[in-house]
Amino acid sequence: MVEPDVDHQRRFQAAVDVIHNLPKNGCYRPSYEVMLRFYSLYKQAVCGPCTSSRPGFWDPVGRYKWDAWSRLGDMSTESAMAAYVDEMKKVAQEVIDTMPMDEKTA
Ligand code: ST9
Repeated sequence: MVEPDVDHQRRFQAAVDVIHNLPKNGCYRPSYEVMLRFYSLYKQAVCGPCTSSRPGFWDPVGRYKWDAWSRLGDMSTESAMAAYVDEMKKVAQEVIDTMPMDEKTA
């Protein structure tokens, strides 16, 4: 039987691979909120809690990323991995639900 933590890791890696292999532009356009959610969970899972200092005024994107990551506090690696996978399932389902019928049945 597969250990639960190994299972988490496998699912997480599979989700990461999917995201890495998505085209930059496609029928689906993730919102900034969605991207930050994936980003923050990815960082938490891979690097652990955010301990770097907050980027300055001239790096607003860096600040948004830092804020999203640090908001996760001391969430465990395992929880972050599981939340990343759940988020991907949720978004994938939303994409399926909003897909035009002719594409869905093609
Ligand atoms: C389309 C096809 O329309 C149909 C859609 C099907 C939908 C399926 C549903 C799946 C969910 C989709 C959700 C997308 C959300 C996107 C999230 C993006 C964050 N996860 O190595 P670098 C960090 S598809 C999170 O330079 P790469 C990394 O730590 C149309 N974060 O960049 C670094 O942080 P820092 C839409 C990750 O390797 C920063 O990102 N297509 C991940 O060149 C940059 O890393 C898309 O949305 C990760 N897996 O690019 C494309 N890996 O700055 C989504 C690394 O702190 N993919 N990071 O060091 C991408 O944008 C890129 O592959 C990438 C990595 C940004 C994730």
